Amino acid sequence: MLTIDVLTLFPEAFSGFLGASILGLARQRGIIDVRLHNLRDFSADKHHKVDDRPFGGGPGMLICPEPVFRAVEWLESHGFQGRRILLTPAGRTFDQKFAQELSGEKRLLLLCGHYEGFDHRIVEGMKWEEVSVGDYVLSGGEPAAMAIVDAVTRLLPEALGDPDSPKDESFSDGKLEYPQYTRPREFRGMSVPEVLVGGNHAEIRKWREEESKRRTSSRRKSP
Ligand code: 6GU
Repeated sequence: MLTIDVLTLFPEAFSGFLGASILGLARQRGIIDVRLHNLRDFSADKHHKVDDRPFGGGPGMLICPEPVFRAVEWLESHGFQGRRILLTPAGRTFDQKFAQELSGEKRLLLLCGHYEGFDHRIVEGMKWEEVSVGDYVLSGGEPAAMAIVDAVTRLLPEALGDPDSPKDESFSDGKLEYPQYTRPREFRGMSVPEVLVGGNHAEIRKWREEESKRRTSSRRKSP
């Protein structure tokens, strides 16, 4: 069982996502437990304020240190021990290898920011791994947290119906997945490549490897 604590200003944003498909099933089966915590509940301010304007000026609002420190201290006093991940576009890029690493953990904490970012003392004053899900800017860390929860959960044994399926797909060997086809064999003038219906498994494997290589070199920077 992997337990993921999520600190967010918008816990309601996760509900549809957590109930659907593989994730919904993984939760029902007790493979993961996702615990949502509203950062606002940890504000010491009487108006439950969690953000304020940046010193020195500039646009937007920053998450204040107090509610984050209080939330983490509360979690720790209730037994949390594990990796702490702060979601920020300035972080290290999340990838399949990192997902694999996280799928071996027992507990994770994901901190979602909003507004223009975090007061830097959150990063200075407690240990975080700063993680991004790609080079573009989201208005909050929630979609990034969902991407991480999804990518990690589907790697857990028994989360997918077929235990082989996470092995033979994009990125599991650093290559993009080959094109796939299902029925019908002929659709609006487009047919399934002959090799895939010929039953020669060595040929099929070779075709797929070549298609993977072709896609990877045309769509990704070479390492
Ligand atoms: Cl983790 N947060 C935000 N706000 N934007 C992002 C991101 C994270 N990763 C990519 N863009």
